[in-house]
Order: sequence, then C-alpha cells, then structure tokens
Amino acid sequence: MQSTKIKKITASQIFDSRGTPTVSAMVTLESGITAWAAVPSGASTGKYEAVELRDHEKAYNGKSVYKAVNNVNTLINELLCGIDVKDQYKIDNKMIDADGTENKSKLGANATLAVSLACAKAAAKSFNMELYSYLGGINSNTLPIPMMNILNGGAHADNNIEIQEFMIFPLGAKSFCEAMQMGTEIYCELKNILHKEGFPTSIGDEGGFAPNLEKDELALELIVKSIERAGYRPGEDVFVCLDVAAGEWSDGKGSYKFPKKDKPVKVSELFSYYEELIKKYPIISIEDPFSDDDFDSFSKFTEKNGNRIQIVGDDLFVTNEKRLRKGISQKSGNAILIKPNQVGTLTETLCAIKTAQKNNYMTVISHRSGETEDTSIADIAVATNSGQIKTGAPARSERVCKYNRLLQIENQLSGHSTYGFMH
Ligand code: 2PG
Ligand code: MG
Repeated sequence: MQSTKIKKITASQIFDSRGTPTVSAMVTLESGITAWAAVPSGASTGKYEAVELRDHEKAYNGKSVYKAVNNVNTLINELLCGIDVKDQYKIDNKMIDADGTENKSKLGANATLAVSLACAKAAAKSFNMELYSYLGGINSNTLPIPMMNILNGGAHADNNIEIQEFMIFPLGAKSFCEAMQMGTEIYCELKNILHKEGFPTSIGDEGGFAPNLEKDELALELIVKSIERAGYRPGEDVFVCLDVAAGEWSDGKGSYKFPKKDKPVKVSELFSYYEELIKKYPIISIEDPFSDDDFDSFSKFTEKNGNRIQIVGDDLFVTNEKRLRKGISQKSGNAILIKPNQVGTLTETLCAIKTAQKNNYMTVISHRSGETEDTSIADIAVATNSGQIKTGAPARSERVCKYNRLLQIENQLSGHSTYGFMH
C-alpha cells in the first residue's frame, strides 16, 4: 500500500443550495490520492451548535467564509501534514485541541468538518473501499428509512405554515428502493392535488411544496390524501413525521408563540395540540416539539407519549454528547437527530451516535436546509446502522444525491442489506 500520510490540505469557498457561501476541502495524500468534502448550513440553527465561522463583512451579505478557508489552508494544513490519514481520531482531536474552544469558534466548525470528512474519504479511497464500509466494516448493512420532507413551512418557506417540516416515512417498504418508489409517487401525487385545488406548487428550501394554507392541519390532510391517491395505506405503509423546530417559536425565556401568526401559545396548549394531531393523523415521529432549553417539557412529553411516537431532539442535543447525556438522564425524547456540522468533526459525530445507540435512543442522520452535492451523510447512516435518515424532498439534486447514493449502496450490498427500523 502506498503512503497514506497527508501531503496537503486546501480549502475553497463554494456555494450551498441557497446560494450562500460554504467551505469545501481537498485532502491530498503522499500517494497522490485526493478526496473532497463540502459542508452544509442550517437556517433554523440551535443556539448550542458549534460555530459556523463567517466573515461578517460587506461582501455576500456578511456570509463569506474566507476566514474558515484560510484556517484550513494555513493552520490546519500545517497541523495535519505528515499525519496518517487513517488516524481519524488523532486528526479530529488535533483540530479540537488547536481550536481550544467549547464550540469551535476559533477555527470554525465549517473548517474542521470539511477537513474531517475529506480525510475519511481519502482513507477509504486508500483502501479502495466505499466510505460506508471503511467507517462501519462488514456489519454496516442497514439502509435507513427515509424521512422525506414534502411540505415546507417555518424558517424554510415564505408561506404561512408554522411547522417547519411535514415528512413522509415509508416504514412499510421492504427495501430502500421500494421506499423511494413510495416517496416519489406520493410527492408527485401531492403536487397534482395542490395543482388541482388551486394552490401554487412552488417549493421551500428542502424541496417540499410551500403553499399558504388556512391552517397547518390542512397540510396533514393533503399529505394523507396524497398517500392514499398514490395507492398506499396511511399508518401502515407510510407514516408522517413532523419537525416543529419549536426553537423558532420560543422567546428563549420559556414562552412560545406561533411566529407567523404572532400568537402566543402556552406549553400546555402545545401538549394538547400535538396530542390531538397524533390522534387524528398517522404521525409516528415529532422532532423539536419544544425549544433548545426546554429539557423539562421534552421529558414530560416523552413520559406521556414516548411509548407511541418517536420524539427527536435536534436543537435540543445539537449532536453534542454532553447535551445528549443530559437528555438521557432526564429521559428527554427517545431519539436524536445527527448533523455532523452541529459538532464539527466526524469523530464527535460518531461518538454521539454511539452514545445514543448504547442508551437505546434512535439516531436519525440528517442534512441541513442549505446543502451541497456532498453525500457523506448517506454513508454515515449505513456505516452506523442508524436505521433512519432525513434528507429532504425526493426532488432537487442536493437532496436527491443522498437518496441516489443510498440506492447505489443498496445495489452494492445486493441482497445482504436490511431496511431501517425504529422502536
Ligand atoms: C432541521 C434542519 C434540517 P436547518 O431543523 O432539522 O431539516 O433544518 O438545517 O435549517 O436547521
Ligand atoms: Mg430540526
């Protein structure tokens, strides 16, 4: 085998699916092998996420990432040159130590993640292995159930819908390939229904439709109808998942309001609202029903409803092992959303997944609302046998490239893979 030592790391500014600058990195090994990775970006970001370093200057509305790019090209390049790329733990920890902050505010989590992922890909290439099997070994063979976001609201759409994401979840499929058939057929059916009923079929940031509706509940009616019209059984073949993203509904001091309606709502009212929706519709998972600081409401809601639905912490846990451990000890939620850029390295991401799995929390590997063509999360989902992935509508290439990668992996594993799971 040729040398797997790192020869050079370079970064550049590229653009995500919203046209916002983001970081990409290229790692070159002494063997001549190269690998590339790019970092996504959120809109409804949790306040405890690792820092996405931006320049805050006039160009690009303050959003350029030249400082982060420069950190890769200088400091990180010097730090990691000569290290064996197979030593992911050492690479990531060297960056964590050089950053020295709790939240990667010095180097930027966008800088560290681009490098971390590019190194893993370069190592996989050196062994002539696929990324998922390099990361997970022969035991990595579970294709995740896709949570497909087909109707967008909240911070991802310029409409009047308060809930951020309405997703379909083909739990009844026998394979990932069949899940994609179900998802794309339902997506098309929803488009037809919206069109026939006189709603616009314009889309939000994650590729789901973004009509104005009289109330959020109507989105659920339309989705159930589109599942049925596509020939599937709601609540048997296909379920519905919500991401409320209630951090966007909170004033940070314990009070909530529906931001688009500018209408205050009490925690007790949120409980009844969600419970009513669960009763009426085939909802199987709710993400962030409360805000980033509201461990308490998460715990109470989980105690009441955690045996019948999945309750996912996204902004609550921010892929951070410490916050997850707090949640585990207080029984806040029963699942965690995993976004590598919330924490900034692959090692820390895998660590959060391991801690969740050990403690019987489900793991949902996730994209961001601002995405790129990088498909690492698809491989991470299979490598860790996470069982579930959330990566937007089954439309628009920055979303579909992850689904297409999973189809490719399912083909590669031909007959040796299993399909998703939840509690
Ligand atoms: C979320 C994500 C992804 P964003 O809240 O789960 O769907 O959105 O990337 O804007 O935080
Ligand atoms: Mg979320």
